[in-house]
Amino acid sequence: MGGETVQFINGQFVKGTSGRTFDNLSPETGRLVSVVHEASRQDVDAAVKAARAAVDGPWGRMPLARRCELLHAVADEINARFDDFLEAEIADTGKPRSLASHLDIPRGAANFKIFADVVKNVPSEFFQFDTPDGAGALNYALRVPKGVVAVVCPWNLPLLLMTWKVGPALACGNAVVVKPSEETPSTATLLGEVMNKVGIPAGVYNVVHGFGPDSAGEFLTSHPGVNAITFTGETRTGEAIMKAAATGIRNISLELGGKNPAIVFADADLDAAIEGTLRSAFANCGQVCLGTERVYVQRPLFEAFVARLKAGAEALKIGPSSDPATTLGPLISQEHRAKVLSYYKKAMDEGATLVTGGGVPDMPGDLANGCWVQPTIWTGLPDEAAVVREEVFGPCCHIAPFDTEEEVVARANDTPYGLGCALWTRDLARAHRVAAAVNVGLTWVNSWFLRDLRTPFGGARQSGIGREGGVHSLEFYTELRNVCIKL
Ligand code: NAD
Ligand code: 6OD
Repeated sequence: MGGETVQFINGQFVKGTSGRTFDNLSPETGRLVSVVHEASRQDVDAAVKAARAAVDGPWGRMPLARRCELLHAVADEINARFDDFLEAEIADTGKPRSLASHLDIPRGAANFKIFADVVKNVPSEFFQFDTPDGAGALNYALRVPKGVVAVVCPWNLPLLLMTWKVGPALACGNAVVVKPSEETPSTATLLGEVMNKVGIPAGVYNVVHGFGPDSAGEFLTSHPGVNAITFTGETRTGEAIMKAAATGIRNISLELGGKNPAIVFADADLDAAIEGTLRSAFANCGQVCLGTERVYVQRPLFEAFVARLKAGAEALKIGPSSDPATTLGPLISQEHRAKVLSYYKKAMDEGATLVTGGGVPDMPGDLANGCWVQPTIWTGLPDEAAVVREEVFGPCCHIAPFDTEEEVVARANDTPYGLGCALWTRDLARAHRVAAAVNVGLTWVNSWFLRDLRTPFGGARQSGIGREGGVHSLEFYTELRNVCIKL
């Protein structure tokens, strides 16, 4: 560790021209992971121009079947270098090895295969119609790439969320310029080596490093050569990016924050609801956009649920990624930890009953410098309390009792967000009814984060704009062009 992380522009690894660097620190120990070279405006411009040349040149002219073969090769090469990607992702995030090896890296590879297959198999539309002269006309729709796509990513599932956008963008024939999070620059950079190895033409995949305002994020999203912007991150950042996209009327896809409810009815399978809520509240140290931070439990089950979730949270093993027994890693940074701890304090100031956690665990040796927090559960707060309304993005949840279905649907919907929801019930009719009534983009019934990559993914209200996944990604990454032929 302690190496350098550089830009990947037009098939070359380059430091860039800003002369500025920043430190990528381990969330586990605070030690230096790498020195990252920050891209200048000129570097971003070079990346956008390289991407444009690739779309107008070898990538744009490449037959679809060959493009798809290459994307399968990208996935195979990620898998061949699984351990390199795993180490890089763990170094940047500190997440448990079991999580990164089961979720982040395999999904990072799968995102290339699934969209190559979708693009090959989705037909476009055709209409025949009559004309007054009786000869008729035919219409068919062509899908063409949007061009240069800017991909701006967060730090919580770095490779997974980046390839979730890069996979379909490339499958559709676009070229991309990726701006990974400043917290997690490594796997996006490593992917450049994979692109070169399998023969993806130079300029198709570019990576620039830096921050948001007055840095690579803003330089990229405001660049007039960018035809579409796909962003995952905080709602407030989404607003800034939407404004940048307005200049030049560029398309946007926004996957933003959430304050996701779980609703546990009294007829639920309690074991399954506990297992699912332990994952949805605490997996990835609570840093999952779909994570549960509000749990509503029907009154007859309330006491038992709270006691069981407390026991489950206390059984989580906080520790370093190197320990196979670890189930809870650190938060991403000291800055994010300060934010999460400020919510822990706010909950108590607002009168919460602390069920478990609420502080910082004692960690030995070097780990004492890491970004650790305890998994935390509260009860007893009103629906207006800050930790019940605002996204914390940490390993915590508030549990509240409810009485009726109508009441809980209203409380679940009482938020500006609308990303995900988990329902726990054995009553199928109720599951269908409540799933239709909850105003979110994604509802899971008796499960959580069970992903079929062909399905629409995205949020309602302030949780986002647009859907990605399966054919829905084609809607964003291609332009539909109608051709009308008079016979
Ligand atoms: P963030 O918005 O702070 O940063 C995301 C990216 O945007 C980073 O690369 C950052 O450098 C860049 N950026 C920041 N300001 C910018 C600007 N003005 N112009 C251009 N780029 C800019 O988000 P984060 O802290 O990295 O991620 C956590 C957030 O992401 C949470 O709110 C979480 O809910 C959300 N998220 C949503 C989804 C989803 O699918 N809906 C998935 C994962 C994370
Ligand atoms: O599974 C996915 O495709 C996806 N986009 C997950 C997002 C998780 C948010 O943290």
